[in-house]
Amino acid sequence: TGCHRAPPTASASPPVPDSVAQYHAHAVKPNQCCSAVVQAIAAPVESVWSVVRQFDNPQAYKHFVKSCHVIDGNGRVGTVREIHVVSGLPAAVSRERLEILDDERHVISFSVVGGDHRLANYRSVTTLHLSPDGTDTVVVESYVVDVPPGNTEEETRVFVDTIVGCNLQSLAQIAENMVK
Ligand code: A9S
Repeated sequence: TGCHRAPPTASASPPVPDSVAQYHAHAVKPNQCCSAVVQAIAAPVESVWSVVRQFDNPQAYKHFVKSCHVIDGNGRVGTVREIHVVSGLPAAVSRERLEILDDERHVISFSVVGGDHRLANYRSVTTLHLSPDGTDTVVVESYVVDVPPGNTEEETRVFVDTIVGCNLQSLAQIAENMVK
């Protein structure tokens, strides 16, 4: 098994290099769904990375995060954070474990380990690479998650793609403003 679904913008985006694609080849169990969102950002990889790598500060670009506290760990793999979500979303708290933090390859990954929301077994991987023409940072964020009881795979994908897409647009705005 594995997620071989093309990202929504695949036809318009340049191909993702194999060195990057390997991080997004999730094992997908029955009753899980997966997808990927791609965002080009007109800023250097290191600027984008400086925002994305802060596992203890997701509110730097994720607008739905009200606050974040590290509840276990020292910032390395295995560190667990607890995020509190702004009102209006179908959740208040999510506990998330850092799975990958690779400052050389620009890869970060976390998994959901608790909370009061419906995205059980959520795991995402975010990678950065330089666009082929060298002008942009390309962010690829893929995820796998259980389809919640009472929802379809498609509904789950639309919901999560929307959140991830909003996060990556916000990330683009912030990183592009750092350059100016
Ligand atoms: O935080 C992320 O990077 C991505 C997602 C999809 C987070 C989703 C979320 O935090 C809510 C926004 C609260 C929505 C979780 C874990 C569950 C939700 O229902």
